[in-house]
Amino acid sequence: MRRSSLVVVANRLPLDDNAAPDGACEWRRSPGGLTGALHTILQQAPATWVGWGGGQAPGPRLPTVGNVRLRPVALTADEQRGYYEGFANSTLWPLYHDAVQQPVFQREWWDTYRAVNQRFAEAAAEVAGRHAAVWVQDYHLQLVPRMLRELRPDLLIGFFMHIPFPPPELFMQLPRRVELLHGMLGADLVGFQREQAAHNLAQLAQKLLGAETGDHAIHVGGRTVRTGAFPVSIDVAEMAALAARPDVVAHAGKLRHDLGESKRVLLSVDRLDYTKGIEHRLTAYRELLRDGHVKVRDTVLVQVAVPSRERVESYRDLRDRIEGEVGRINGEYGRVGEPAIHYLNQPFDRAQLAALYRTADVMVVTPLRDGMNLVAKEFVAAREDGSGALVLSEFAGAAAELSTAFLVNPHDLDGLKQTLMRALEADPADLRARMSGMRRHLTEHDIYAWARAYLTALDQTGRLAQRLPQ
Ligand code: GDG
Repeated sequence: MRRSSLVVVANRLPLDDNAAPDGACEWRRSPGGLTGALHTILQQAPATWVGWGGGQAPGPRLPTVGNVRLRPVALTADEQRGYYEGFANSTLWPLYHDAVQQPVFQREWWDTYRAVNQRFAEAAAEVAGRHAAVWVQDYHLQLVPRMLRELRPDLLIGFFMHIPFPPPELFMQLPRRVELLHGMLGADLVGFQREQAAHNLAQLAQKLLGAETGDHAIHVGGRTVRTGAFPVSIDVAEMAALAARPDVVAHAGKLRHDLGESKRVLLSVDRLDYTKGIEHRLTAYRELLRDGHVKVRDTVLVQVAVPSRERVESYRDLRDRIEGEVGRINGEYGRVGEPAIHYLNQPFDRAQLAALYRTADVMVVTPLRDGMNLVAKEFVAAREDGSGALVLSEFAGAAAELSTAFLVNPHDLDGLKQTLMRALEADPADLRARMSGMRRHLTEHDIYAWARAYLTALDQTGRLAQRLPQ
């Protein structure tokens, strides 16, 4: 067996559920930021990706794709329930997002989470070459760094958390908080989207483990774990090129025609998730219609809500609530051939998304809490002519970087309504100035810059970062 010098371990292989049923596999991104982000990087450097391939069976042997070989990890239906739907997405996900939804604590989920993490660690240990670097991703696999270190002390181990990491007051609620902390601290470098998260980890390590902490360092068990903020980004050049492709431009023109040439178009694109603030946004929009600030004859909202985690009850409930509210708003304010909201609960391909980004006058990204939010960055990258407005929640990691967006607190309904109106009515010169600031920042801080920064910090010899394009 060939072993790799770089191994990525993530919950999912970067494949859609319906991809590769017969082993004929191609790179197809699942919706979601993580696979999108890493997809680009691994094409550049010979590596192995360890992840769940979807489905229950071990699956066919997946071929090497480009430079990346795939190492599937099998999960039974019970394991999917306990590890993925349960502990990861019903306990950790809501808790880490400010508990905007009540986290559920079920003891039996923990055992499954631990067993599945052990399986991922064993798979990584098997495919990693001597002194290889292993980069473990996200909240699903928080125990893997320590497990892997026990199996393979020779490895360089990185961990990156794509979602927020909460303040001690929230983390302390977790029944297995000490094990989770020890798990993460098995890494040599723990990376976050924002500085505050690294600070939260240090405070918790002091409080729960009696660790000594220094500047971006936690001393625990005779080792030093480094920490830091590495805000994730997108392939800016790729999105810009996609948005400029003639078929995408033509599709955007058709969308604009279908929506109404003279209409102002507001656009939101989210996984259908309670952290994304879709309900707050709909309430604000309903009130703007009610108060007569926007009218269906001159303004329309397009809400793409990509299906997500549909086996988790709270997601099904959310979908019912959102669809009820969209129906009510359209019923009350729509006219024949002129709905107030176009609601699309279906996946789109990248070219369709790029066409939507081109079509929007105002992109509305208002999560209640979000690690980063790549949609906001994609919108900016797609607007090569410098037009368009971005309304962005202060609670998205992206707000720290895209500071010339129309920043908003989505919990403040009046503030949200006012900000939407300001964006709709802004002077084009003001919009251009705001957009150019964001585009400048993104050009310098793209996905490659992110990977380079993280991998350079992980392996200070520079060996890993050299594998990325300059
Ligand atoms: C997590 C964190 C963090 C959307 N619809 C479709 C589709 N997408 C793509 C978007 C974008 C990605 O999915 C969504 O990324 P986000 O960052 O907005 O959100 P999460 O999925 O919650 O991602 C987040 C991210 O990880 C990365 O670290 O930013 O905070 O929660 O790229 O374009 N992709 C496809 N079909 C769709 O219909 N293929």
